Amino acid sequence: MNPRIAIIMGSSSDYPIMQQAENIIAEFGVEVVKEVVSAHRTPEKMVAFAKTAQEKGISVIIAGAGGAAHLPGMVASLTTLPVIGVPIKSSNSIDGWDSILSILQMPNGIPVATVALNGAKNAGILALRMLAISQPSLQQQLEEFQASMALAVEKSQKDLL
Ligand code: RP5
Repeated sequence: MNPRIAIIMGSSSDYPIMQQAENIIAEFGVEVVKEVVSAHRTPEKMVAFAKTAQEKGISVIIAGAGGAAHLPGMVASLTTLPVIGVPIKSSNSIDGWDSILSILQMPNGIPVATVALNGAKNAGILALRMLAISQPSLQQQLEEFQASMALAVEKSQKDLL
């Protein structure tokens, strides 16, 4: 089966953060396709990617970018697939707020589900939750994942005593 989650990023320098999305998704045994697609440096590639993602079987796009972070919003404007935006604190970001606001403050009509600064892990989990809507086995795995976090908190509490 073709991967149903795409992870794209504005630069390979975003990968150390975006890899956290890839890693958590891999823990659930789900494949991804990943690509560097820049809104500014490769705009035509971005248009082609966004316009063909659905026909290639992609269901969710995770897009990370930093600074003038236009990639998630522009991709969202070129597809009807859900887009999860990951603001990256990159070398051209002043303090991260530029990345956050560039991705978060979308105009009405073109939503981007924006996670926290460098929040690629949560982007991966959110993408899995979207797939789980129509995949009961994934839903079950997500329930086990949450239960294991609760157990870990209980254990950490006991370790305090
Ligand atoms: C953005 O510019 C990229 O998403 C990256 O976060 C940032 C810096 O890119 P590089 O100069 O490291 O390639 O478009």
